[in-house]
Amino acid sequence: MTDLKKLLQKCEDVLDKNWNGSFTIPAATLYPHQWSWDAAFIALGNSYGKTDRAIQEIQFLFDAQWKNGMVPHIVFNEKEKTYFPAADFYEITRSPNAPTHIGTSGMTQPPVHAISCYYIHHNSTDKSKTKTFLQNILPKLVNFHRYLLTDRDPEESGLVTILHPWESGEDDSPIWDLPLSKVTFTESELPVFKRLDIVAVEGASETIPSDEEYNKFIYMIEIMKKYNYDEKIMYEKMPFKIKDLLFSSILYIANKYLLKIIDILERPIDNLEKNNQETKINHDLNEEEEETITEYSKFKKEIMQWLARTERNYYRYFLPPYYSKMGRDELSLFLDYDLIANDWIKSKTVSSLMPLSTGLLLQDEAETMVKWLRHSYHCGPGKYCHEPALPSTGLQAEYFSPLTYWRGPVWINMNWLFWLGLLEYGYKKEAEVIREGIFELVQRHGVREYYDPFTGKGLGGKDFSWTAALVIDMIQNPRNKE
Ligand code: 2M8
Repeated sequence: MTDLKKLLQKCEDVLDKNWNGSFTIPAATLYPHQWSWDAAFIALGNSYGKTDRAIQEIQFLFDAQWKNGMVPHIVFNEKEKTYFPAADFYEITRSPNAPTHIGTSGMTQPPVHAISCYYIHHNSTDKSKTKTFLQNILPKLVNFHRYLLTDRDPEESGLVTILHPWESGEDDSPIWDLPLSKVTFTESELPVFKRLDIVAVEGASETIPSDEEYNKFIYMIEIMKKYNYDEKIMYEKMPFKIKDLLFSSILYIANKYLLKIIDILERPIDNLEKNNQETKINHDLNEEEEETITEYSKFKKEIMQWLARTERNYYRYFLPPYYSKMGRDELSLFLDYDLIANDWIKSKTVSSLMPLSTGLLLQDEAETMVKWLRHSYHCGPGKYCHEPALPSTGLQAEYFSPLTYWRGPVWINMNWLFWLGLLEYGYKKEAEVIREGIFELVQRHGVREYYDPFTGKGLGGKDFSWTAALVIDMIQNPRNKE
């Protein structure tokens, strides 16, 4: 049995240790800057009792938002020198959209932030403070989502196109193998650079991407630079263009959270605020308030259109028609769609299970996904996984590698998303199995970046922030009470 009090303390200590006064680093040495979706997970973890810090985390990130709405995947701390590629490598001043006060990368990451912002308010004891925070952050969140649903979705499908594997968050997943195999370049097109991740993982080269893959990641940044990060040109010319299943699923969920945020902002008064704002009730709206209300209704209308687009196209893009019934055979799964090859990418990875958390599935499809939990392709009977948690790829796939980053190990954020999906569809028992599995892993093997599914061995970054944050969320777990 997990000692939840001890585990909670351990995770809170990690977040404290990784807080640098402005933001929380994902892990010392390996990731010394601010990462976008990490920041969202971290803010969620801090939303229990550390409201100010959670707000600061999100604000610091969105202060670096580009003029076109893009939230960069890394915001750099220029004092830190242990990470490559650093701010100077990205040369973002090539773009008129880039911020000038701080260095960032030139690409984005999944938009988990609206979910965290909602919970910052939900979990806070100072509702008037967090309501002001929501008022300020809402237009920025909407701008970010709008960027994703215009520049990154000229097809108006309601689904997001990524232009680099690092945008997916699942950087080294086998999903990208086939599309990456078609990305070619000559030696002279690759700049001279030194990998620093190998130093940070203390020589454990089996855990990180191969040089061949890594060179492609760097080459693709070179092309983005060549096009001065112009979204139109990049959309036309990048050699890697994928409608990303996980990214689009998260955006759909986050759009629903935007509506929840607007709902909070439109409500004249919360019960908890009542005491100190009694006087505000029943007064006539002034001009500014009228304008805000009109702005909220415009946002609402736009977000509803986005949701409807995703609902219309989700199955069309992500469930291949020849697998008309999900789960009919091993590969009748939701899959990422390669816009260059015009084909689905047939890899068995944890991404295929993520639609559960969108609520878009029919109950019998959800049932099929839940069966995967008990299937030996994942950690079910016959596979003797250390804990019943989802690995990042099917265990019998040829690319499965228990130690390599996104190619087999258990990641806590993927399990957290699946856990949310299980709760959404009423699978409380199964959700609890995953939750307990995660607690056991973290308690026994440390707060690590990822874990070997068979031995539970902790891998990658040590004292890893999003693992800590999501364990805190799963312990505090307000969702069962909603
Ligand atoms: C990993 O990605 C970075 C590049 O962005 C890296 O490998 O250097 C991924 O796991 C990504 O999802 C994560 O946000 C980042 C920091 O934790 O590390």
